Amino acid sequence: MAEEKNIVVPDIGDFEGVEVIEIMVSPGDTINVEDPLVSLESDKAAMEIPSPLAGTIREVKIKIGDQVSKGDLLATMEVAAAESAAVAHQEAETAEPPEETPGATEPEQPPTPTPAPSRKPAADQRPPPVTPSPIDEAGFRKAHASPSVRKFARELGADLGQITGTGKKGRISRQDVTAFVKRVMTSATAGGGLGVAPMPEIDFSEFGDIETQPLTKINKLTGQVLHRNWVTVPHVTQFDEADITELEAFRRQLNKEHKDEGVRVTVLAFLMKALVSALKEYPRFNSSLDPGGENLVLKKYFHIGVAVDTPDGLVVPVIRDCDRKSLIEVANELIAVSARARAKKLSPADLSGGCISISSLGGIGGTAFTPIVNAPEVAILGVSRAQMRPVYQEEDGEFEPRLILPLSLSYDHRVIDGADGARFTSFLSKLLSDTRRLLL
Ligand code: CAO
Repeated sequence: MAEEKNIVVPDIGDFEGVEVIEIMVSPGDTINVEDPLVSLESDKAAMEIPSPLAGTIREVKIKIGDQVSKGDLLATMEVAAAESAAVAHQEAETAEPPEETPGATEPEQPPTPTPAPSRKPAADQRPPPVTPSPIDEAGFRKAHASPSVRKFARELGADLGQITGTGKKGRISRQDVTAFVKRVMTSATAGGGLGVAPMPEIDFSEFGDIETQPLTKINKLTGQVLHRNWVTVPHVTQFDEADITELEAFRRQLNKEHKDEGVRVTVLAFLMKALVSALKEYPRFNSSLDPGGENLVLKKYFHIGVAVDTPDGLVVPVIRDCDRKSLIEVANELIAVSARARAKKLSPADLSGGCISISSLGGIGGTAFTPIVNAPEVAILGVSRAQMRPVYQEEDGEFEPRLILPLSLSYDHRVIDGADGARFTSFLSKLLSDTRRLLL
Protein backbone atom coordinates (compact mmCIF):
# COMPACT_ATOMS: atom_id res chain seq x y z
CA MET A 1 0.00 0.00 0.00
CA ALA A 2 1.26 3.51 -0.80
CA GLU A 3 1.58 6.23 1.79
CA GLU A 4 1.99 9.99 1.36
CA LYS A 5 5.09 11.48 2.95
CA ASN A 6 6.19 15.07 3.36
CA ILE A 7 9.70 15.92 2.27
CA VAL A 8 11.08 18.86 4.22
CA VAL A 9 14.27 20.88 4.21
CA PRO A 10 16.77 18.94 6.36
CA ASP A 11 19.25 20.47 8.77
CA ILE A 12 21.27 22.82 6.60
CA GLY A 13 23.41 24.29 9.34
CA ASP A 14 23.03 27.88 10.34
CA PHE A 15 21.36 28.93 7.14
CA GLU A 16 17.92 30.60 7.23
CA GLY A 17 15.83 31.79 4.31
CA VAL A 18 17.94 30.17 1.59
CA GLU A 19 16.84 30.74 -1.99
CA VAL A 20 15.54 27.89 -4.18
CA ILE A 21 17.46 28.19 -7.46
CA GLU A 22 16.64 24.92 -9.17
CA ILE A 23 13.90 22.33 -8.85
CA MET A 24 14.92 18.99 -10.34
CA VAL A 25 11.63 17.12 -9.92
CA SER A 26 8.05 17.47 -11.06
CA PRO A 27 4.81 15.74 -10.05
CA GLY A 28 4.74 12.17 -11.32
CA ASP A 29 8.56 11.74 -11.34
CA THR A 30 9.79 8.47 -9.90
CA ILE A 31 12.61 9.17 -7.52
CA ASN A 32 15.24 7.01 -5.83
CA VAL A 33 16.81 7.64 -2.44
CA GLU A 34 19.54 10.28 -2.84
CA ASP A 35 18.22 11.63 -6.15
CA PRO A 36 18.58 15.42 -6.09
CA LEU A 37 15.32 17.26 -5.45
CA VAL A 38 16.18 20.95 -5.30
CA SER A 39 19.20 23.26 -5.25
CA LEU A 40 19.45 26.01 -2.68
CA GLU A 41 21.88 28.89 -2.76
CA SER A 42 22.72 31.39 -0.06
CA ASP A 43 25.23 34.18 -0.49
CA LYS A 44 27.85 31.91 1.10
CA ALA A 45 27.14 28.41 -0.24
CA ALA A 46 25.18 26.31 -2.64
CA MET A 47 23.71 22.95 -1.76
CA GLU A 48 21.54 20.27 -3.17
CA ILE A 49 18.81 18.51 -1.22
CA PRO A 50 18.71 14.80 -1.98
CA SER A 51 15.59 12.69 -1.54
CA PRO A 52 15.40 10.74 1.72
CA LEU A 53 12.98 8.23 0.15
CA ALA A 54 12.22 6.39 -3.02
CA GLY A 55 8.77 6.98 -4.50
CA THR A 56 6.70 9.16 -6.79
CA ILE A 57 6.51 12.92 -6.40
CA ARG A 58 2.89 13.92 -5.83
CA GLU A 59 3.19 17.68 -5.39
CA VAL A 60 6.03 20.19 -5.41
CA LYS A 61 5.40 22.75 -2.69
CA ILE A 62 8.00 25.35 -3.54
CA LYS A 63 8.94 27.41 -6.58
CA ILE A 64 12.14 28.96 -7.84
CA GLY A 65 12.99 32.09 -5.86
CA ASP A 66 11.29 30.93 -2.63
CA GLN A 67 13.27 31.35 0.60
CA VAL A 68 13.34 28.19 2.69
CA SER A 69 14.73 27.10 6.06
CA LYS A 70 15.08 23.82 7.95
CA GLY A 71 11.73 21.98 8.24
CA ASP A 72 9.98 23.81 5.39
CA LEU A 73 7.89 21.56 3.19
CA LEU A 74 9.46 20.91 -0.23
CA ALA A 75 7.23 18.24 -1.72
CA THR A 76 4.91 15.40 -0.99
CA MET A 77 5.78 11.94 -2.15
CA GLU A 78 3.94 8.68 -2.54
CA VAL A 79 6.03 5.85 -1.12
CA ALA A 80 5.43 2.14 -0.76
CA ALA A 81 4.49 1.34 2.87
CA ALA A 82 7.30 -1.22 3.19
CA GLU A 83 9.87 1.32 2.00
CA SER A 84 8.50 3.92 4.38
CA ALA A 85 8.63 1.48 7.29
CA ALA A 86 12.15 0.38 6.41
CA VAL A 87 13.38 3.97 6.35
CA ALA A 88 11.56 4.75 9.58
CA HIS A 89 13.20 1.71 11.18
CA GLN A 90 16.63 2.69 9.90
CA GLU A 91 16.15 6.23 11.18
CA ALA A 92 15.08 4.95 14.57
CA GLU A 93 18.41 3.18 14.81
CA THR A 94 20.60 5.94 13.46
CA ALA A 95 19.01 9.27 14.28
CA GLU A 96 16.71 11.17 16.54
CA PRO A 97 13.05 10.76 15.66
CA PRO A 98 11.96 13.72 13.51
CA GLU A 99 9.77 16.38 15.01
CA GLU A 100 6.10 16.06 14.20
CA THR A 101 4.43 18.86 12.31
CA PRO A 102 0.83 19.32 13.50
CA GLY A 103 -1.75 18.44 10.88
CA ALA A 104 0.76 16.91 8.48
CA THR A 105 1.99 13.43 7.82
CA GLU A 106 5.36 12.56 9.25
CA PRO A 107 8.15 14.61 7.62
CA GLU A 108 11.11 12.72 6.18
CA GLN A 109 14.74 13.73 6.75
CA PRO A 110 17.55 12.71 4.43
CA PRO A 111 19.23 9.46 5.49
CA THR A 112 22.59 9.60 7.24
CA PRO A 113 25.21 9.91 4.53
CA THR A 114 26.99 6.65 3.90
CA PRO A 115 30.00 6.37 1.61
CA ALA A 116 28.85 5.13 -1.77
CA PRO A 117 30.99 2.64 -3.69
CA SER A 118 33.64 4.66 -5.48
CA ARG A 119 32.79 5.35 -9.14
CA LYS A 120 36.30 6.64 -9.72
CA PRO A 121 37.94 4.78 -12.60
CA ALA A 122 40.77 2.45 -11.58
CA ALA A 123 44.16 4.13 -11.97
CA ASP A 124 45.23 1.80 -14.77
CA GLN A 125 41.96 2.12 -16.64
CA ARG A 126 41.82 5.11 -18.98
CA PRO A 127 38.27 6.39 -19.43
CA PRO A 128 37.06 5.69 -22.95
CA PRO A 129 37.11 8.55 -25.46
CA VAL A 130 33.90 10.52 -25.51
CA THR A 131 32.10 12.10 -28.41
CA PRO A 132 30.67 15.62 -28.09
CA SER A 133 26.86 15.46 -28.04
CA PRO A 134 24.05 17.81 -27.13
CA ILE A 135 23.03 18.00 -23.46
CA ASP A 136 20.37 15.49 -22.45
CA GLU A 137 18.27 17.63 -20.09
CA ALA A 138 16.77 14.73 -18.11
CA GLY A 139 20.22 13.22 -17.45
CA PHE A 140 21.67 16.66 -16.67
CA ARG A 141 18.90 17.33 -14.11
CA LYS A 142 19.40 14.01 -12.36
CA ALA A 143 23.20 14.29 -12.14
CA HIS A 144 24.64 14.77 -8.66
CA ALA A 145 26.41 18.14 -8.71
CA SER A 146 26.28 21.46 -6.93
CA PRO A 147 24.62 24.47 -8.59
CA SER A 148 27.98 26.13 -9.24
CA VAL A 149 29.26 22.97 -10.96
CA ARG A 150 26.00 22.81 -12.95
CA LYS A 151 26.50 26.41 -14.02
CA PHE A 152 30.12 25.68 -14.97
CA ALA A 153 29.06 22.60 -16.99
CA ARG A 154 26.37 24.62 -18.79
CA GLU A 155 28.90 27.30 -19.69
CA LEU A 156 31.13 24.65 -21.30
CA GLY A 157 28.24 22.74 -22.88
CA ALA A 158 29.22 19.61 -20.93
CA ASP A 159 26.46 17.07 -20.30
CA LEU A 160 26.55 16.23 -16.58
CA GLY A 161 24.60 13.05 -17.32
CA GLN A 162 27.67 11.70 -19.14
CA ILE A 163 30.12 12.53 -16.37
CA THR A 164 31.14 10.10 -13.65
CA GLY A 165 31.54 11.99 -10.40
CA THR A 166 34.56 11.19 -8.27
CA GLY A 167 33.24 12.88 -5.13
CA LYS A 168 31.28 11.41 -2.23
CA LYS A 169 28.32 9.37 -3.47
CA GLY A 170 29.44 10.02 -7.04
CA ARG A 171 29.09 13.79 -6.71
CA ILE A 172 30.47 15.58 -9.77
CA SER A 173 33.12 18.17 -9.01
CA ARG A 174 34.41 21.05 -11.11
CA GLN A 175 37.53 18.96 -11.81
CA ASP A 176 35.36 16.11 -13.12
CA VAL A 177 33.75 18.53 -15.58
CA THR A 178 37.15 19.87 -16.67
CA ALA A 179 38.52 16.33 -17.13
CA PHE A 180 35.46 15.37 -19.18
CA VAL A 181 35.78 18.40 -21.48
CA LYS A 182 39.49 17.70 -21.91
CA ARG A 183 38.72 14.10 -22.88
CA VAL A 184 36.12 15.22 -25.43
CA MET A 185 38.59 17.67 -26.95
CA THR A 186 41.38 15.08 -27.11
CA SER A 187 39.08 12.51 -28.73
CA ALA A 188 37.83 15.08 -31.22
CA THR A 189 41.30 16.09 -32.37
CA ALA A 190 43.38 12.94 -32.04
CA GLY A 191 40.69 10.38 -32.72
CA GLY A 192 38.66 12.48 -35.16
CA GLY A 193 35.70 12.68 -32.75
CA LEU A 194 34.73 9.16 -33.77
CA GLY A 195 35.20 7.52 -30.40
CA VAL A 196 38.28 5.73 -31.71
CA ALA A 197 41.57 5.42 -29.86
CA PRO A 198 43.86 8.40 -30.50
CA MET A 199 46.84 7.89 -32.80
CA PRO A 200 49.94 7.13 -30.72
CA GLU A 201 52.65 9.78 -30.75
CA ILE A 202 55.81 8.09 -31.96
CA ASP A 203 59.31 9.50 -32.09
CA PHE A 204 60.38 7.96 -35.41
CA SER A 205 63.97 9.18 -34.94
CA GLU A 206 64.35 6.37 -32.39
CA PHE A 207 64.31 3.95 -35.31
CA GLY A 208 66.53 5.78 -37.82
CA ASP A 209 67.22 9.08 -39.61
CA ILE A 210 64.18 11.19 -40.46
CA GLU A 211 63.36 14.52 -42.10
CA THR A 212 60.23 16.53 -41.22
CA GLN A 213 58.55 18.48 -44.02
CA PRO A 214 55.68 20.89 -43.36
CA LEU A 215 52.43 20.15 -45.20
CA THR A 216 51.40 22.74 -47.77
CA LYS A 217 48.22 24.74 -47.26
CA ILE A 218 46.60 22.73 -50.07
CA ASN A 219 47.70 19.45 -48.45
CA LYS A 220 46.06 20.49 -45.18
CA LEU A 221 42.82 21.74 -46.70
CA THR A 222 42.49 18.76 -49.03
CA GLY A 223 43.29 16.41 -46.16
CA GLN A 224 40.48 17.86 -44.05
CA VAL A 225 37.94 17.60 -46.86
CA LEU A 226 39.00 14.07 -47.84
CA HIS A 227 38.87 12.95 -44.21
CA ARG A 228 35.39 14.44 -43.74
CA ASN A 229 34.13 12.79 -46.93
CA TRP A 230 35.75 9.45 -46.11
CA VAL A 231 34.11 9.20 -42.70
CA THR A 232 30.73 10.75 -43.50
CA VAL A 233 29.91 9.26 -46.91
CA PRO A 234 29.19 5.52 -47.08
CA HIS A 235 31.30 4.62 -50.12
CA VAL A 236 30.94 1.80 -52.61
CA THR A 237 33.29 1.49 -55.57
CA GLN A 238 32.06 -0.17 -58.75
CA PHE A 239 34.78 -1.39 -61.12
CA ASP A 240 34.23 -1.73 -64.85
CA GLU A 241 36.07 -1.62 -68.16
CA ALA A 242 35.52 0.03 -71.52
CA ASP A 243 36.93 -1.07 -74.85
CA ILE A 244 38.34 2.19 -76.22
CA THR A 245 40.18 0.76 -79.23
CA GLU A 246 38.07 2.74 -81.70
CA LEU A 247 37.91 5.81 -79.48
CA GLU A 248 41.72 5.86 -79.31
CA ALA A 249 42.03 5.60 -83.11
CA PHE A 250 39.53 8.44 -83.47
CA ARG A 251 41.39 10.51 -80.85
CA ARG A 252 44.71 10.13 -82.63
CA GLN A 253 43.10 11.05 -85.94
CA LEU A 254 41.48 14.11 -84.38
CA ASN A 255 44.75 15.29 -82.83
CA LYS A 256 46.52 14.83 -86.17
CA GLU A 257 43.87 16.86 -87.97
CA HIS A 258 43.97 19.70 -85.46
CA LYS A 259 47.72 19.61 -84.88
CA ASP A 260 48.34 23.05 -86.40
CA GLU A 261 45.77 24.65 -84.12
CA GLY A 262 47.62 23.23 -81.08
CA VAL A 263 44.65 21.04 -80.14
CA ARG A 264 45.38 18.06 -77.88
CA VAL A 265 42.44 15.85 -77.02
CA THR A 266 43.09 13.27 -74.32
CA VAL A 267 40.91 10.32 -73.24
CA LEU A 268 39.73 12.51 -70.40
CA ALA A 269 37.85 14.89 -72.71
CA PHE A 270 35.91 11.93 -74.15
CA LEU A 271 35.18 10.73 -70.63
CA MET A 272 33.77 14.11 -69.68
CA LYS A 273 31.41 14.12 -72.66
CA ALA A 274 30.42 10.52 -71.90
CA LEU A 275 29.75 11.48 -68.27
CA VAL A 276 27.32 14.19 -69.37
CA SER A 277 25.28 11.58 -71.29
CA ALA A 278 25.40 9.18 -68.32
CA LEU A 279 24.24 11.94 -65.93
CA LYS A 280 21.32 12.69 -68.24
CA GLU A 281 20.39 9.01 -68.29
CA TYR A 282 20.83 8.57 -64.49
CA PRO A 283 19.91 11.94 -62.91
CA ARG A 284 20.47 10.75 -59.31
CA PHE A 285 24.20 10.82 -60.08
CA ASN A 286 23.80 14.57 -60.70
CA SER A 287 22.42 15.37 -57.26
CA SER A 288 23.34 16.27 -53.69
CA LEU A 289 21.74 15.42 -50.38
CA ASP A 290 20.52 18.54 -48.59
CA PRO A 291 22.30 19.12 -45.26
CA GLY A 292 19.32 17.81 -43.27
CA GLY A 293 19.40 14.56 -45.23
CA GLU A 294 15.68 14.93 -46.03
CA ASN A 295 15.81 15.85 -49.72
CA LEU A 296 17.78 15.15 -52.83
CA VAL A 297 18.68 18.23 -54.86
CA LEU A 298 18.73 17.28 -58.54
CA LYS A 299 20.83 19.53 -60.76
CA LYS A 300 19.89 20.52 -64.28
CA TYR A 301 23.37 21.72 -65.19
CA PHE A 302 26.46 19.67 -66.05
CA HIS A 303 29.62 21.00 -64.39
CA ILE A 304 32.40 18.43 -64.06
CA GLY A 305 35.27 18.60 -61.57
CA VAL A 306 38.66 17.23 -62.59
CA ALA A 307 41.29 16.22 -60.02
CA VAL A 308 44.58 17.88 -60.97
CA ASP A 309 47.90 16.84 -59.51
CA THR A 310 50.00 19.95 -58.75
CA PRO A 311 53.39 20.28 -57.03
CA ASP A 312 51.57 21.68 -53.97
CA GLY A 313 48.93 18.96 -53.85
CA LEU A 314 45.60 17.91 -55.26
CA VAL A 315 43.01 20.44 -56.48
CA VAL A 316 39.68 19.88 -58.23
CA PRO A 317 38.79 22.72 -60.65
CA VAL A 318 35.38 22.57 -62.29
CA ILE A 319 34.65 22.80 -66.01
CA ARG A 320 31.20 24.29 -66.44
CA ASP A 321 28.39 23.43 -68.84
CA CYS A 322 30.13 20.45 -70.42
CA ASP A 323 26.82 19.61 -72.11
CA ARG A 324 26.98 22.82 -74.14
CA LYS A 325 30.63 22.54 -75.15
CA SER A 326 32.12 20.50 -77.99
CA LEU A 327 34.70 17.79 -77.38
CA ILE A 328 37.45 20.14 -78.56
CA GLU A 329 36.21 22.99 -76.36
CA VAL A 330 36.20 20.67 -73.34
CA ALA A 331 39.72 19.43 -74.22
CA ASN A 332 41.01 23.01 -74.56
CA GLU A 333 39.42 24.08 -71.30
CA LEU A 334 40.92 21.06 -69.54
CA ILE A 335 44.41 22.07 -70.68
CA ALA A 336 43.82 25.70 -69.64
CA VAL A 337 42.39 24.90 -66.21
CA SER A 338 45.09 22.34 -65.33
CA ALA A 339 47.75 24.90 -66.34
CA ARG A 340 46.07 27.49 -64.07
CA ALA A 341 45.93 24.92 -61.26
CA ARG A 342 49.64 24.15 -61.54
CA ALA A 343 50.44 27.89 -61.64
CA LYS A 344 48.30 28.42 -58.48
CA LYS A 345 46.02 30.75 -60.43
CA LEU A 346 42.65 29.14 -59.75
CA SER A 347 39.88 31.41 -58.48
CA PRO A 348 37.26 30.28 -55.92
CA ALA A 349 34.75 30.14 -58.83
CA ASP A 350 37.03 27.62 -60.61
CA LEU A 351 36.72 25.33 -57.61
CA SER A 352 32.99 25.42 -56.95
CA GLY A 353 29.74 24.15 -58.41
CA GLY A 354 30.80 20.65 -59.52
CA CYS A 355 28.17 17.95 -60.17
CA ILE A 356 30.50 14.93 -60.35
CA SER A 357 34.29 14.60 -60.43
CA ILE A 358 36.80 12.61 -62.46
CA SER A 359 40.09 11.48 -61.04
CA SER A 360 42.27 10.30 -63.91
CA LEU A 361 45.50 8.49 -63.15
CA GLY A 362 45.57 7.10 -66.68
CA GLY A 363 48.54 9.23 -67.70
CA ILE A 364 50.50 7.69 -64.80
CA GLY A 365 49.52 4.02 -64.48
CA GLY A 366 47.69 1.59 -62.21
CA THR A 367 44.88 -0.85 -62.86
CA ALA A 368 42.12 0.33 -60.49
CA PHE A 369 41.67 2.43 -57.34
CA THR A 370 38.95 3.64 -54.97
CA PRO A 371 38.54 7.42 -55.31
CA ILE A 372 36.88 9.37 -52.48
CA VAL A 373 33.57 11.06 -53.34
CA ASN A 374 33.98 14.84 -53.52
CA ALA A 375 30.93 15.58 -51.30
CA PRO A 376 28.37 17.11 -51.57
CA GLU A 377 28.66 15.46 -54.99
CA VAL A 378 27.48 11.86 -54.84
CA ALA A 379 29.88 10.14 -57.24
CA ILE A 380 33.39 10.28 -58.60
CA LEU A 381 34.80 8.43 -61.58
CA GLY A 382 38.32 7.05 -61.23
CA VAL A 383 40.19 6.23 -64.44
CA SER A 384 43.30 4.08 -64.66
CA ARG A 385 45.69 3.42 -67.53
CA ALA A 386 44.27 1.79 -70.65
CA GLN A 387 46.03 -1.43 -71.62
CA MET A 388 46.13 -3.50 -74.78
CA ARG A 389 44.67 -6.92 -73.94
CA PRO A 390 43.58 -10.01 -75.90
CA VAL A 391 39.78 -9.99 -75.85
CA TYR A 392 37.68 -12.95 -77.04
CA GLN A 393 35.40 -12.01 -79.96
CA GLU A 394 32.28 -14.14 -79.94
CA GLU A 395 31.36 -13.45 -83.59
CA ASP A 396 34.53 -14.99 -85.07
CA GLY A 397 35.62 -17.07 -82.06
CA GLU A 398 39.05 -15.41 -81.89
CA PHE A 399 41.06 -13.24 -79.54
CA GLU A 400 41.76 -9.71 -80.74
CA PRO A 401 44.07 -7.09 -79.25
CA ARG A 402 41.81 -4.40 -77.75
CA LEU A 403 42.59 -1.28 -75.74
CA ILE A 404 40.78 -1.64 -72.40
CA LEU A 405 40.19 1.31 -70.10
CA PRO A 406 39.65 0.51 -66.36
CA LEU A 407 36.92 2.54 -64.62
CA SER A 408 36.43 2.83 -60.84
CA LEU A 409 33.23 4.61 -59.86
CA SER A 410 32.83 5.46 -56.16
CA TYR A 411 29.40 6.61 -55.07
CA ASP A 412 27.44 7.63 -51.99
CA HIS A 413 25.39 4.58 -51.12
CA ARG A 414 22.79 6.73 -49.33
CA VAL A 415 21.81 8.14 -52.70
CA ILE A 416 22.77 5.47 -55.20
CA ASP A 417 21.90 1.78 -55.09
CA GLY A 418 24.41 -0.87 -56.14
CA ALA A 419 22.30 -1.81 -59.17
CA ASP A 420 22.31 1.79 -60.42
CA GLY A 421 26.05 1.99 -59.82
CA ALA A 422 26.55 -1.01 -62.12
CA ARG A 423 24.05 0.36 -64.67
CA PHE A 424 25.87 3.69 -64.73
CA THR A 425 29.31 2.17 -65.45
CA SER A 426 27.83 -0.26 -68.03
CA PHE A 427 26.22 2.70 -69.77
CA LEU A 428 29.52 4.61 -69.73
CA SER A 429 31.38 1.57 -70.98
CA LYS A 430 28.99 1.14 -73.94
CA LEU A 431 29.27 4.83 -74.84
CA LEU A 432 33.07 4.78 -74.76
CA SER A 433 33.24 1.56 -76.73
CA ASP A 434 31.17 3.00 -79.55
CA THR A 435 32.24 6.50 -80.51
CA ARG A 436 29.16 6.91 -82.74
CA ARG A 437 26.95 6.71 -79.64
CA LEU A 438 29.17 9.20 -77.86
CA LEU A 439 28.62 11.75 -80.58
CA LEU A 440 24.84 11.40 -80.42
N1 CAO B 1 45.03 5.46 -70.42
C1 CAO B 1 46.07 5.58 -71.25
N2 CAO B 1 46.65 6.77 -71.52
C2 CAO B 1 46.14 7.84 -70.92
C3 CAO B 1 45.07 7.79 -70.07
C4 CAO B 1 44.48 6.53 -69.83
N3 CAO B 1 43.44 6.37 -69.03
N4 CAO B 1 44.79 9.02 -69.61
C5 CAO B 1 45.68 9.82 -70.17
N5 CAO B 1 46.49 9.12 -70.98
C6 CAO B 1 47.54 9.64 -71.79
C7 CAO B 1 47.07 10.88 -72.45
O1 CAO B 1 46.28 10.60 -73.58
C8 CAO B 1 48.36 11.54 -72.77
O2 CAO B 1 48.92 10.88 -73.88
P1 CAO B 1 49.22 11.65 -75.27
O3 CAO B 1 50.35 12.52 -74.93
O4 CAO B 1 49.51 10.56 -76.22
O5 CAO B 1 48.01 12.42 -75.64
C9 CAO B 1 49.21 11.20 -71.57
O6 CAO B 1 48.60 10.06 -70.97
C10 CAO B 1 49.29 12.27 -70.52
O7 CAO B 1 48.00 12.77 -70.24
P2 CAO B 1 47.77 13.96 -69.22
O8 CAO B 1 47.79 13.45 -67.86
O9 CAO B 1 48.72 15.06 -69.54
O10 CAO B 1 46.34 14.53 -69.62
P3 CAO B 1 44.92 14.06 -69.14
O11 CAO B 1 43.96 14.89 -69.88
O12 CAO B 1 44.74 12.60 -69.24
O13 CAO B 1 44.88 14.45 -67.60
C11 CAO B 1 45.00 15.84 -65.68
C12 CAO B 1 44.90 15.80 -67.20
C13 CAO B 1 45.07 17.27 -65.26
C14 CAO B 1 43.81 15.17 -65.05
C15 CAO B 1 46.27 15.05 -65.26
O14 CAO B 1 47.39 15.69 -65.78
C16 CAO B 1 46.41 14.87 -63.78
O15 CAO B 1 46.76 15.78 -63.04
N6 CAO B 1 46.15 13.66 -63.29
C17 CAO B 1 46.30 13.30 -61.90
C18 CAO B 1 44.98 13.35 -61.19
C19 CAO B 1 45.13 12.86 -59.78
O16 CAO B 1 46.10 13.14 -59.09
N7 CAO B 1 44.16 12.09 -59.33
C20 CAO B 1 44.22 11.47 -58.06
C21 CAO B 1 43.36 12.20 -57.14
S1 CAO B 1 43.07 11.29 -55.68
O17 CAO B 1 41.62 10.68 -55.97
